[in-house]
Amino acid sequence: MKTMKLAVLAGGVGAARFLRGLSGVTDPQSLTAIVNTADDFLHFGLHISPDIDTVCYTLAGIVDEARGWGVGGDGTACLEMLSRLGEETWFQLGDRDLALHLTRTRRLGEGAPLSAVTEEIRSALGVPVAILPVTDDPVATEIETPEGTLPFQEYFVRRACRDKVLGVSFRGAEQARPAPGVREALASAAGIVISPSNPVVSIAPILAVPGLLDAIAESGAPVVAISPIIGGRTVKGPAANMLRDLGHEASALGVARLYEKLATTFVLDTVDAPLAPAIESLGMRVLVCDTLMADAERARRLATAVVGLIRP
Ligand code: FO1
Repeated sequence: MKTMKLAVLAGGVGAARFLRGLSGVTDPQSLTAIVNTADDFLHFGLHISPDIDTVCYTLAGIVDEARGWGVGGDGTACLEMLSRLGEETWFQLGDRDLALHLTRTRRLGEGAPLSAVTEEIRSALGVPVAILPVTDDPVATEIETPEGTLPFQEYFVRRACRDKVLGVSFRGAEQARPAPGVREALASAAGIVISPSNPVVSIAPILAVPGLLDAIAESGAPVVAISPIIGGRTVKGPAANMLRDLGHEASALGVARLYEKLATTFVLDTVDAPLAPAIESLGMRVLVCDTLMADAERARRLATAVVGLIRP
């Protein structure tokens, strides 16, 4: 086991699987996940933090492996009753998952910041990796579409990402401050990893929190970005379509261009090897390897390759 502090910028499913791989090949206590909170929303009065929960459930070993989010084997009794009551059930909240949202909402209502509540949940679920929301302040992704501006989960879940994306903004980001521990985790990291998450709606809102980009630059640590696009497609979610809609190339090269000023090394899949020279010419070191985390062993192999890039 290597004990080398790593800070990982994380969105949802791809980040969670990568972190699980990483915690299998390095000391989990040396890892800090800095997680996107701009997908958070209020639903039935409950504060839902999908990316934090996906990371937490995955590292706790209780995630629904097929969906990548929610609790495996969770019940649907509450949803069924909501449906009978004529309530909306487009956002699938399992019974056990609901317990977490009840707890988080109660603690936030008592005045606890999201970072403190996340720490309580992490500890209760026995997750050995530090999980930090990027900010305790409210930030909300809004998607501009031909139908108007949609809150993120309306676009993503309710409307199944079918709208053309004209623009993306992060309401509240300008006023947000990094949560306690975020700057420290970046300053003390031997390496910073940008997970294979959607660059537009998972990583961009993390970087939009004032102070984050400076903290990364000041850390002097190598910054390794992993492409979430393989062969022009996303493993999960709408990243490829979003990139295209917003005028970017839906490829590892398109993602590399977005991280050009930030990343020192870019990791792309073997199927995208022909793009390596173009990415190198952006001024980044390039690693070509298998990035598809189809199972735990392949996630561990990707994590080992990334750790190998950071170790001096
Ligand atoms: N994603 C879906 O596609 N449909 C759902 O009904 C859904 C419910 C859900 C409940 C709790 C949770 O933590 C996540 C959930 N997700 C669902 C995933 C989530 O909305 C997205 O994957 C992220 O916001 C994008 O990273």
